[in-house]
Amino acid sequence: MANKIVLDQASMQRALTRITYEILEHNKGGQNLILVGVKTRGEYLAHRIADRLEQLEGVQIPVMAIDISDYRDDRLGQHTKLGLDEDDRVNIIDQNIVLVDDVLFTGRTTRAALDALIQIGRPKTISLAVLIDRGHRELPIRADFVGKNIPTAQNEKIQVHVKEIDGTDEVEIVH
Ligand code: 3GP
Ligand code: 5GP
Ligand code: MG
Repeated sequence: MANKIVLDQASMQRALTRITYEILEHNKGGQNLILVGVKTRGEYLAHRIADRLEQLEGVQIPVMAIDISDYRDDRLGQHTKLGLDEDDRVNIIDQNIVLVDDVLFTGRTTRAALDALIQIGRPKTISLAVLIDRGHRELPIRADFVGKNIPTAQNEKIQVHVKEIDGTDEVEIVH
């Protein structure tokens, strides 16, 4: 089992900066924008993007976190809690939402996140930002903003490390 670094700290941070510029361009400077990070690591990445938006445009964008574990299509009918934290929930109606996740794989997590979001209101738009797209989609879902496309074999794993939890910013592929 060899690990190969596919994004080092500098490249990961550059990728997040580029995604931030693309979000700004796509959302006309960040009007009515809300970032929704998919727990766990997507939440930290969403905060990173929000920090950059503030540095670049001087705007404070709300960040929410979503836990989609109860919304997966392999666990249907078992919603025991709403996916969004009560405390940081803001009104999403008519807002432009950017979902943020670390890795996009089959697309089922994204589908679940869309379900959880739409259950609490009707945003104007929802787009998707991911640090890594590793392929193998099982649903018609694609990301609007991608840090890096890393074609993987089914049995390979991508390890995303973020400073806040793992002490480093780095992405590895585990063979
Ligand atoms: P994250 O919650 O920080 O994103 O999906 C739950 C966790 O398991 C994820 O952490 C992710 O890092 C890790 N993980 C690693 N490989 C896989 C995989 O192939 N599928 C899923 N669903 N999770 C994986
Ligand atoms: P999907 O639902 O698209 O299959 O997978 C997306 C979710 O599963 C993401 O939230 C991501 O954390 C996790 N995931 C899937 N594959 C991987 C992987 O190879 N590495 C990591 N780190 N997470 C993965
Ligand atoms: Mg994730």
